[in-house]
Amino acid sequence: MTIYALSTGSGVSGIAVIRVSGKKTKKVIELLTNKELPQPRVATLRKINNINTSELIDESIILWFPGPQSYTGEDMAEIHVHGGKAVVSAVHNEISKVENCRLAEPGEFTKMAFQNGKINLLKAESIADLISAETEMQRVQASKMMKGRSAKKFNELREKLLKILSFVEAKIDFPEEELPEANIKLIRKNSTEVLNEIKKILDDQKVGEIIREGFKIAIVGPANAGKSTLINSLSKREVAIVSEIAGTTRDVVETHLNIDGYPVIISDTAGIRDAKDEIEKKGINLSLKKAENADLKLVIVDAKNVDLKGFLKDLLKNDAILVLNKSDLLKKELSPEIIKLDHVLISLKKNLNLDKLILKIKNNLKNKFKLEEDTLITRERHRQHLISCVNYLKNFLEKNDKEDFDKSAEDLRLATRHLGMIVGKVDVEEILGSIFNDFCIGK
Ligand SMILES: Nc1nc2c(ncn2[C@@H]2O[C@H](COP(=O)(O)OP(=O)(O)O)[C@@H](O)[C@H]2O)c(=O)[nH]1
Ligand SMILES: [Mg+2]
Repeated sequence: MTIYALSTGSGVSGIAVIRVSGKKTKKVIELLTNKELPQPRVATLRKINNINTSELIDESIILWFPGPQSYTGEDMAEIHVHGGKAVVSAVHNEISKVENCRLAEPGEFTKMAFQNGKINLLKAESIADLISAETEMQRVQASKMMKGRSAKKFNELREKLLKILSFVEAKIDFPEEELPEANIKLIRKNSTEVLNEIKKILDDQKVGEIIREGFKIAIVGPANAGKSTLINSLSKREVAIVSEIAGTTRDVVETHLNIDGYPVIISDTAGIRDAKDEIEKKGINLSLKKAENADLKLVIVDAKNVDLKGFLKDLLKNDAILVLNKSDLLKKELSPEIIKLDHVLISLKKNLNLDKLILKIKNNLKNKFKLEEDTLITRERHRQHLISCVNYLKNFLEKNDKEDFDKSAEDLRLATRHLGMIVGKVDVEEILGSIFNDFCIGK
């Protein structure tokens, strides 16, 4: 099948780029332009015509990339037309007339690139991340990933396991032959080293995922403390309804912010109180869940009525900033127990000390992101495979104490496989290759 799609954003623009990939690409260009193919990789001006009537549709620049030197590895072309909706749909319509051509599915060009061995799975993911990056941090992370540091590391670890797997497989295949002492040592050494390295990689406070998905801040506290006012003030727009009627916010309201390049998802939640109303109760449960999953909680209370018992005490235990609001209404000093606690005293109404609060949030973000240099994991998918790998390696090492390879080999195979799945490599041939390289079977 040959696929085609608009590769630039939808909507009106100066120029729109339509990509075509597959066997029929050549035919598509010839039919649309009624001319010979342009030189490979040379931008060439060509008129695009209606295939049947030869009526002019638009003037375009065409780039022709014969496979395999193309993004997808197949024959490919880029057609640069003027970015009007009618132009794009007319060109799409003409391409659809060519047999075996259809509109591409989401991500299909990149999927092709992966299937044709042009890129690995991590690179495919990083391309998607780069496209959807909204902040500088996200862009930097995606481009680091694109350079292949993680892929290199995971491949290195996997090769270490493949090496010892080949010894183990050989022992199973030729049980009468003794494994050299050096090989037995290497089996233990490599598996232990890989296990420890992965454990270290996993101990990253999930920074990579947080950067990709956004740092989650939950605003929580009793009804009427000013939670909705705070989200509006931080996002500088009206995202939540502010009212003196307690219990106004029921659903969780979320908004994305860019704080110094850090992607932040901030959510306003229902005020926590002993509610009678069913819907409000549901909202309160959602609040508590949000708080639990947040990377940082802003626990906001009315300064003249601070009661930090019960749920508030729990919320403040970790990853939390205590915000005392409505300082404009405060008649007397804060009590000594409150002053002792780390807090920010603000008035959202009078816009007092909001900068202090923002600074505290920023410091918290910076502490959390300190480790960013070393992170190799950017998705839950990677984490899950690494965890599986660790578990299988642990099993392998335990069973292997008795050098009972028949029982432990499968654990080692699965550990290797999970590492391979991160990068998108699962190939039996490779294990065989490794065996033949290291063993002189025909002796
Ligand atoms: N005096 C005073 N009132 C405030 C302040 N911040 C919010 N309010 C008011 O407190 C009420 C409750 O605010 P809201 O943001 O809806 O509270 P929520 O229930 O926690 O979301 C509203 O009438 C706000 O205008 C403040 O700093 N000072
Ligand atoms: Mg509210």
